[in-house]
Order: sequence, then C-alpha cells, then structure tokens
Amino acid sequence: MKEYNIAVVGATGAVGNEMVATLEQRKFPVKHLKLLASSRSIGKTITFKGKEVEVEELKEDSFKGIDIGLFSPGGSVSLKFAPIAAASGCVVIDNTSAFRMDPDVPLVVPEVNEHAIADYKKKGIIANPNCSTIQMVVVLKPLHDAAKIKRVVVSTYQAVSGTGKKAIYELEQQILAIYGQKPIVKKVYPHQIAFNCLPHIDSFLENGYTKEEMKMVNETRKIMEDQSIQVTATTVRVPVFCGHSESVNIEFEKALTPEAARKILKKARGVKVVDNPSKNLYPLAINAAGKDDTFVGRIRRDESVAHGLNMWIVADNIRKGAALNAVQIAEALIKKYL
Ligand code: NAP
Ligand code: 3JM
Repeated sequence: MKEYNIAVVGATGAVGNEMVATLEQRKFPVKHLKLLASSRSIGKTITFKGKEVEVEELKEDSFKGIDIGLFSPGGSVSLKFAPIAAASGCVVIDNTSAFRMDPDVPLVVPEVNEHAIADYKKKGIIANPNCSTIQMVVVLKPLHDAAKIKRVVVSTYQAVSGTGKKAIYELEQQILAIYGQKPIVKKVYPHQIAFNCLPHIDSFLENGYTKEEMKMVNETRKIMEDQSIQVTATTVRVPVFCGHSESVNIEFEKALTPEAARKILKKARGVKVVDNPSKNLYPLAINAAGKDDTFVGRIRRDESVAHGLNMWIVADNIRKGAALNAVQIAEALIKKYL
C-alpha cells in the first residue's frame, strides 16, 4: 500500500494530539510523521506507534516533501501557513474557520458531501467544518433527503475542550478553587465557567449573533448544498470537559414521523440512535466522549407546526468534531485522488 508523508500542524494542542492518536488508531498509511507547533514546543515529544516523535517549530520551509498537512494551529496561523504548504504541493486539511466559507475551498463532512473533496485542486486546501456543525449535518442530511428541511432552530451545549487545552485547565482549576474556597482565576473565558453556562462562543457580530452561531448557519448551507435551508442558532459553553450536545428543532416540507426518522437514522453512516426514554436512554456527552459516532435521541414530534421534529444530538467534539473528521477526509482523499 502506498504511504504518505504527513504533517500535523498544532500537534501539541487538544485537536492535534487527537489527530496523531486517530492516525494511529485508524492505521492511516503514514510513511513519515512530522509534528509542528510554535517555538514554545521545540523539544517536546508525542508518542506515535510506540515511538517518541519530536515536535518541530512551524516554519515556511516545513512542508518540503509533505503530502498531507492536518492543520489546527488557530485561524491566523492557518491563514498564513496553509497557502504556503499548498504552494509546496502539500494538500492541507484545515480545522480552523479561516477558509471554510471560501468558494474555492471545499467544506467536507464525508458522510454528507464526500464528492466535494474533488475541489481540493482549486487551492490545495480542504476545510473541516466547525464541530457543532459537523455533528448536526451528519443527522440532518438523511432527513433532508427524505422530507426536505425548511428551517432548523438549534441550541448548543458545548464542552470546554472546544476552546483548547488552556480552557480544559481553566475549568479544572476553577472547580478545585471552589472546593478549596480559593479565588477563581479567569483567563480564557470572560466569566466563571465552573457551575455556569455562557451564552457566548467566539466573538459577537453586529447582528447580535456570535461568530460561532453564524458558522452553524453558513456552514450547514454550504455542506448540505442548499441555500434555502433556514438556520438559527444559540451557542452556549457549558462546564463539560468533552462532548458537545445540541437541542435541534427541524421543520420539514413533507411529513416525517418520529418512527420514520428513527428508521432512516438507524441506517445512516456515522449515526447511532439512542432513544429509549422509558429506560432513561438518550445520548449523553459522557458516553459520546472517545467514540466516533454521532448519537441522536429524544426524537419526537414538534406539535407546534405541521411537519416538525425535535431531537438531541451529541458527539465527541474533538473526535468527530475535529480530528476524526479530518482524518476521514484524508482517507477519502488518498483513496480517490492521491
Ligand atoms: P490548543 O489546545 O490551544 O492548541 C493550539 C495548537 O496550535 C498548539 O499545538 C499550539 O502550539 C499551536 N500553535 C499556536 N500558535 C502557533 C503558531 N504561531 N505557530 C505554530 N503553532 C501554533 O487548541 P485546539 O483546541 O487544539 O484548537 C486549535 C484550533 O483548531 C482552534 O483555534 C480552531 O481553529 C481549531 N478547532 C477546530 C475545531 C473544529 O470544530 N473543527 C474544534 C476545535 C478547534 P504550542 O503548544 O506550541 O503553543
Ligand atoms: C476557534 O467549541 C468551539 O469553540 C469551536 C471550535 C473552535 C473553532 C472552530 O472550529 O470554529 C475553537 C476556536 C475556532 C475557529 O474559528 O477556527
């Protein structure tokens, strides 16, 4: 089997670390693995297939001989380095929001629009969508195919790991401070996150929405290839370490019963239906953590409209929401194009 030279950019971060683990778990055909991060991480090592691999500083000449670059170093770093990597012949799969809405960059969730990968040739860059969008569209697409979605109203309950390793530490430290009756330290979020919910993810825009909310609106339409779908979102950070949960209300053009929706979703790729309320069974963040699937349950009729359903969707935001989706894109890329 052909093997590829892979660079992980942002390897020391929450997403990058998971990316390295995912490459190993899925037996991705790696010839050489290059780990890149900031100068702060020079000399650190990360274990890959039982060997310690040294982290190197990301530089303009880092991509010579690299076939695929898995990027998660933050938007501004991707904005600068993804085109540099692409110019040297490396296909970039970028996890940041930097290129997602670029019309010449495909935005891909393999279960939904794998065919869009073909457009990687335009700029040498493929964008990985936002974590909350990924888990939602994996469930929406098969339902859209069955009954055509008119409108989606979503509220998210997002884990702190979505903000990265500093936020994981901040929640841990605030919990310890509260139990130890010590002062709370706030560095990452503007308010205490421990035992609290913040209706504020990413920065606020002029329309009153946050950038995170508008990512869900615009990315959903691009991935589903249907600009007519109306989406409105409220994104909330909650004191959970891993796993984003979403309350999703969907209005359809045609009738779709909860039973029919369950039947469709049971067959959908990457989806697991967990929906037995009489036994207290529904998707939970603590159960989704470390898993590859997107979990859906609480599927019920929205009795306030003619054709509507409510549901609860949960996935591991670092796996399906980021690292796993990126590696799945890489797998599809090598299978068909490289
Ligand atoms: P993180 O834990 O804070 O890690 C950030 C990583 O980027 C670290 O490896 C860091 O290296 C590296 N980095 C920062 N500045 C750099 C620079 N100037 N040059 C090279 N490397 C640099 O954050 P994370 O949670 O992994 O997320 C990173 C990014 O991925 C986010 O900003 C976001 O854009 C994206 N993300 C996407 C999703 C998704 O839904 N697809 C989910 C989460 C995150 P050092 O350790 O050396 O500082
Ligand atoms: C920057 O949970 C989250 O905060 C979402 C993940 C994230 C993103 C993203 O993927 O959209 C964290 C920080 C970004 C970004 O804009 O790239």
